[in-house]
Amino acid sequence: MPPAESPLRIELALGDITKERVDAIVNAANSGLRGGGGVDGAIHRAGGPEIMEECRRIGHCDPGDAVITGAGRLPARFVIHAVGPVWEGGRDDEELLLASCHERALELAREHGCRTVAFPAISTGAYGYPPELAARVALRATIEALERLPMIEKVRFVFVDENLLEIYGRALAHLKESAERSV
Ligand code: AR6
Repeated sequence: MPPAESPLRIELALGDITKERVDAIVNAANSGLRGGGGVDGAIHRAGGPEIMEECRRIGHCDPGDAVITGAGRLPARFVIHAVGPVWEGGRDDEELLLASCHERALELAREHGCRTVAFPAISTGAYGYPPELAARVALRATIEALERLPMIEKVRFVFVDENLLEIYGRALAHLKESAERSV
């Protein structure tokens, strides 16, 4: 399936984010930057031990924030480790934290001269964020951040799961319609 293009500089695609040839890929990390399962495990396995050495030196990242390291053996130049919220039923600022980890990841990308960035569906795996809600928050935060960061040319959201691709596709179409209505 070809990637879903969008005039908002956002693309959605199926695939393994560790294989993305972009300037920076974003990791769905934990606060301790200790590695783990899911996309975090895949990135450290494919990228090799250098990434974890840098994570150890950095030591910590609050939920809603992000830090940057090199990308070891990966085709990307950088890994941006973004910490999303654990879903607690929506009572614990999850929306704010999910939005802000996307914004911080894109700001870090800009500071390091990145023009292309790939995100996974942060918080939708082990952290349990309902994907329909996460899609809206992640995409809206990305669209808003890109308005302030014109040097970032393209953001790709990459999914291993076709169901997630569809959910994010619907959310993106909905956000585009609302944007078109408001101009
Ligand atoms: N490429 C793209 N997406 C992937 C890949 C991949 N190679 N592998 C998994 N996903 P998760 P979280 C998707 O659990 O919910 C870790 O242990 C997966 O289908 O990786 O933010 C960390 O260390 C899911 O939709 O991240 C943290 O402790 C999405 O990535 C914790 O999990 C995110 O799932 C973070 O949990």
